[in-house]
Amino acid sequence: MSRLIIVSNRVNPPENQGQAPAGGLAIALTAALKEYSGFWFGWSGETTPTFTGQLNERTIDGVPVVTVDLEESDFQEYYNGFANGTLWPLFHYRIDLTAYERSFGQGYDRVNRLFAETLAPLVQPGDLIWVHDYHLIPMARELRRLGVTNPIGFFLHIPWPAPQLLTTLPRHRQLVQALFDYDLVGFQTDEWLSAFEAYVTGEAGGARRDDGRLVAFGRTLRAGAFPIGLDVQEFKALAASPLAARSYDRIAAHTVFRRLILGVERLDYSKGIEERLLGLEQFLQDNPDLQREVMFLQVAPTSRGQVEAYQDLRERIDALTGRINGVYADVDWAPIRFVNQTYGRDELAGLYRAADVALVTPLRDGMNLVAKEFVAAQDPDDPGVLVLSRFAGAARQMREAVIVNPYSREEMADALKLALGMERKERVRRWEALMDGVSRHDVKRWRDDFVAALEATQEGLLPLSELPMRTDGHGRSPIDPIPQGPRPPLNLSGEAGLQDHLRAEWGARGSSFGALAVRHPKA
Ligand code: GDG
Repeated sequence: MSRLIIVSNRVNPPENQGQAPAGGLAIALTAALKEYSGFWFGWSGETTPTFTGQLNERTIDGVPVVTVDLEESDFQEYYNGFANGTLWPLFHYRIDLTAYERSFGQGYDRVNRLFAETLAPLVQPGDLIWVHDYHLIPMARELRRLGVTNPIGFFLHIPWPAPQLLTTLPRHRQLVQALFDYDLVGFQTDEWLSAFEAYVTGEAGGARRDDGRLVAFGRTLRAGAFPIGLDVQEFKALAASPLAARSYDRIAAHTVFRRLILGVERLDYSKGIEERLLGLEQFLQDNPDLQREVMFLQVAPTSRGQVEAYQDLRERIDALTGRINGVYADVDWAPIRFVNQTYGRDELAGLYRAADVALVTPLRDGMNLVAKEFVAAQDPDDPGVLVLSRFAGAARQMREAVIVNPYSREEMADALKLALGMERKERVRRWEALMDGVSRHDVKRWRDDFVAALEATQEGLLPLSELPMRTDGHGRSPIDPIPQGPRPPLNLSGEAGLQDHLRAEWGARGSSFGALAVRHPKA
């Protein structure tokens, strides 16, 4: 069997994450490495005065890990610069925040070259190489220059932008051309795949062949949609852990007689936290009788704090939270609790379980795992309601969520009201359908589909339909067909009776001292 080499900016096997327990992605990739006996390669997270190329080799939880340190200036231009100052905002449709400095692109190319030069001597014939995310788009080009002919796949965790946006990047053509040095390029959804194909056919003068391959720049490429998922068993176990029970109790004690609305994400402008606060403000304004019956908890650990746009965001969110709390808070209650801390995944699972409503409302998101984690953590008999942005990749699979446009504060307020007033039977119906999808499209399936498709690129010119991937019937995407039926309507009937719904459901959802004792996550 081939070895698998995973390449990502940060190397993250389970036992290398300090306080925070491993995520499902790390666990799934680690499991793949054990199966394939490969290794994980990337940046160590450390900087040195000059680049040495010195390999740090370790084995973590049975997985060989090889990392390399970066020079401080390289780190600035590559990581804070081109990756997170240029590509991240541009790929999330924020050209207003995109830095177009030429030096950033040069640093990005340089680091990709250094990574490739360090990795190439470790590659053996027959190895499969799987590169992850926007930090490393030119890796295959650099490896090919060094004579590596192995199958190389790339998976983009974030959206691919529409051509009209991508072309604002001076080096857009070079960037896309670099992807044609891969054998397989994977996107989270068919939407990002279509945007990529639109660039290839519209801007690069390429074509899509009948067998599904893309042809451009004198090369061919397979591209597909591989929606990422959770390690569902792992997440269910987390939700039933003692630490989850403790965080559940802590928050339940603070939401007695109230409904808990929850937001969880890295503090990032793509996640729509400001717009969510405005939606909440609208809800409080529209529903004076419900004001004191809700509490919104936003967990948002700092992320990329060295990038200016992230510092500005923090200031704006603090000001907005202060303004809303200033208007609505009372001596014993404030509508918003903003927590700028990182919690363990088990603690997060307890918070998810305790929440009546999760507001997962990014302005643009490749997939969004928080939406799936929230669903996996629920009590099947009494689940909370997922309010999900239509602009998250996850919305293409999770049709039974309350789908919302995060740019509209009125729509956000209406969705919140609908979610808070939803009867248990309807909550259970929606949750069952969501949980079924989350379980079927799990992280193992994502990984196995990608690796199988990468291996299959070496099997001659098989038509896509004969590859070991599921298609949408048009031979273009390995995901299950997205349900085309109408999504459940926003049923706002019974608005007047919302208060009654809330009261009727209190017993069930535990907003009373008596119910607290039984609101532990079930084992
Ligand atoms: C990128 C794409 C895509 C959050 N707060 C804490 C914490 N988290 C964890 C969540 C979740 C993860 O972070 C966030 O994953 P998302 O998928 O929601 O978003 P990104 O970080 O932007 O991830 C995204 C993903 O890649 C995978 O392909 O879905 O679209 O942008 O797992 O639980 N974890 C801990 N403490 C926290 O306070 N431990």
